[in-house]
Amino acid sequence: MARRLHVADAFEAPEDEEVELFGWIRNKRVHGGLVFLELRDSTGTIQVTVKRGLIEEGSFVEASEVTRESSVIVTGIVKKDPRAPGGAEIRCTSFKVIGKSIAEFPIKPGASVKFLLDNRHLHLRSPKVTAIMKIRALLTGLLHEWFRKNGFTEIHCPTFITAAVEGGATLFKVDYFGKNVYLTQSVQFYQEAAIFGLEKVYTIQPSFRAELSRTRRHLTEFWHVEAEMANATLEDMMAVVERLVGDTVKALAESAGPYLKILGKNINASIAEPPYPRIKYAEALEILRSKGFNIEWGQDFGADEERELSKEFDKPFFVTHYPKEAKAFYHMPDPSDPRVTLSADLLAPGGYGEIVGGGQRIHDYELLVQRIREAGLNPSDYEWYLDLRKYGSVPHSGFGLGLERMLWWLLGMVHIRSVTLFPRTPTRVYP
Ligand code: NSS
Repeated sequence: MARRLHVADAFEAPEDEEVELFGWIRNKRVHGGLVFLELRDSTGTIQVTVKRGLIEEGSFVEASEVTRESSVIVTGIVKKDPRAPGGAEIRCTSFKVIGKSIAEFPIKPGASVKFLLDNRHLHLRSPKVTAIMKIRALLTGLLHEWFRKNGFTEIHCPTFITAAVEGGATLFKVDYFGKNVYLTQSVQFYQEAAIFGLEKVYTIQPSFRAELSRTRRHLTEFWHVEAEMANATLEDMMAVVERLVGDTVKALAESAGPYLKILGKNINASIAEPPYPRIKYAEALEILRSKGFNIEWGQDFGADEERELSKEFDKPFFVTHYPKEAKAFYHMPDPSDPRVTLSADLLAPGGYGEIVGGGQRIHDYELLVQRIREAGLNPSDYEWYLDLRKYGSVPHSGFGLGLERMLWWLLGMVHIRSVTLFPRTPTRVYP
């Protein structure tokens, strides 16, 4: 009996072996008594030739009439052939349609970006989107592996929240049995609670931002890789981020080869090899001013500023010590210069900009109350969060990394939405 193989394994199978493949018809060309099919599965695409006379006539007719994207089972002989894409093809001995495509497949070469996004549920089958999703899954696995190997416990946090973590302007409001609650922007505060039992925790789950900014790097729903550590300083946090990014990029470069090839891309692990340069906000401000940006001290950097700044670097780099005004209330003021905070963002080089944001948290009760008030917020909305500073408080630090931002940079995509299965942006919640 023929071995049931995946396409990638069929390329490796010995010449003349009879194999059985399951997949979808990506393309068909008919030349008289010879039909060329492109058969696609989750591992790749292989050419299948169906020749009249070498196969039962009924099967030949079925193959010559098969519609694009029909699902089929093909049995055939493996033939190495340098003329075939990938260097091998299947000479069909039996052909069976499982599910016929009953309408013309709408995705065709030259389709517009909008059309492809409107038909994302169908476009997902393309080898390129499949390759991106494989790389995304590899990276997610590597991040989990890294945290586990380094003593972090995975925790799962709520998505419904009652008060802002990263400022009220980007909260999505949800009706919760007549009460207003919000979708989480970050699990940071829950992680801060969890470190008092678990010390080092991490979470990979979606965050939501009602961000109307239509940039190439913003999603309204993104996957957030967050970690928090008890008894850790800003320096400790940067050391963790540097190792996490450096190690996972290296491992990804080693394992994603076949998928990168489909995309015509390459990841050179040296682009993320630690150590990463560190500059203070004040220095970054000087660089930007020298490039003609007119920014006041205290202003946060937007997409334009980060793009220009990150063109100055060929490796990820930290921008540290942002002014209080530019950061959320929970950031620890620098004891040696209280105008700035013990914060750090990691920016990807080459125009990509921020992929990680984090820093040291305020662990003092009075100081946190004061900063909540200064931010125009109500301490009573943060009662449980303040409680954490009442019982055995400890200096602690953490960070959040945007999974899509990291992939967007590593794959050199134009738009961040390309690395998501079904992107969520201000103008897109369907399909
Ligand atoms: O707002 S952050 O800079 N920081 C936080 O949310 C902290 N509370 C995280 C923490 O310390 N636990 O967001 C962190 C990262 C940021 O660097 C981006 O990589 C990503 O989250 N991020 C986004 N990715 C895609 N789309 C949007 N809108 C977005 N916002 C943040």
